[in-house]
Amino acid sequence: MIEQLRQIEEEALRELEAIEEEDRLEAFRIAYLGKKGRLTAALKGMGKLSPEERPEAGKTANEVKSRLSGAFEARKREIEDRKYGAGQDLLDVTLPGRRPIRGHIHPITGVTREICHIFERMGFRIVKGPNIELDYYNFEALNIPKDHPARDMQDTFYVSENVVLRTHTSPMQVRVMEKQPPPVAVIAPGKVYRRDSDVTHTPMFHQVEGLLVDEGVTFGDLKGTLTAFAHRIFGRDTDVRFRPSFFPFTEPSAEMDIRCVICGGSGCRTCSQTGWLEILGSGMVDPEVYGFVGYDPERVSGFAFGMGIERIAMLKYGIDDIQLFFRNDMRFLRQF
Ligand code: 2U9
Repeated sequence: MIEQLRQIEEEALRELEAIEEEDRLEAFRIAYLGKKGRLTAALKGMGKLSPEERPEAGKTANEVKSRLSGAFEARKREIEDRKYGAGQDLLDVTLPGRRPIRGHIHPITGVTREICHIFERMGFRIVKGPNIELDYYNFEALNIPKDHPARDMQDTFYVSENVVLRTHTSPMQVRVMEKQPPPVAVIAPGKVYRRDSDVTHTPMFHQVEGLLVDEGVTFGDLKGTLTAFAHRIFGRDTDVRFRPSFFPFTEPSAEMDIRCVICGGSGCRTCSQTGWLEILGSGMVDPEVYGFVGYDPERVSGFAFGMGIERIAMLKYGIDDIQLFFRNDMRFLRQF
């Protein structure tokens, strides 16, 4: 038995020495070390040996197997090194590359740009400013006095007594008027913050606000400008209507609705069976506001408006959950 094992080893080593190609290596492994190979076959014959012979034969068998495996691995390495270059990791340059995960314009960014672009083409200029604002610009100069419900702790994040996270982008328009005389036509996009968090409200959301002040600006200019805007963003066939409303910084004030984009006006859950959807608030700038920025309310007039971008994006794309904008799930974001 031992003699037979030694003979197998000798033959195997000689054969291995002569192998130069990878595919012949595999044939060698099957022939000697495989389940049906010669070594395994020899080991099966152990059962026929006497108990005295068995330990020695077993030991030799294990040694032969281990030497042959070692020689096989070493030869394999030699052949591979010769083919691919020693010490090199195997690299298949013909494999397709891994696609990098690409970013995507967020729908809120996309809709903000679209809205700004529409107003830019009408002659409005984009202005941006601080998210952390003085109470004066966020409230006082907009005709929202200290005891007004809109500045309740419920609605506003206070940084300190006189500093807040802006609750709207209107402070920017005040800053612009402070700096330059009329005429003014600006659009202020950006993040705003309110102490409000439930299924339909997020503590931070996005707004676009606009302001136009000049001599002889009328409510007709407001209606014409905002109707043109609605037609550009929701389509030329979109019906609009204006409803009286109230804001501390505009008088008179109006909210603009569009015909429900879901049901076409017949009434559904989205429009609460009214057939209309509110898309923005607006009004003629309250003369009180001009007093804070040194404009003469006898000489100039103007209109202002504000809209929530999340709301516009939800109506435009038929999204029913505001939280989706803030989860950053690529499966959602990729669709826009
Ligand atoms: C100045 C004077 C007046 C901006 C305006 C609205 C009406 C309005 C809301 C829409 C949905 C805020 O995002 S929202 O919750 N905005 O309804 N905003 S008029 O009026 C101004 C702005 C600046 C100096």
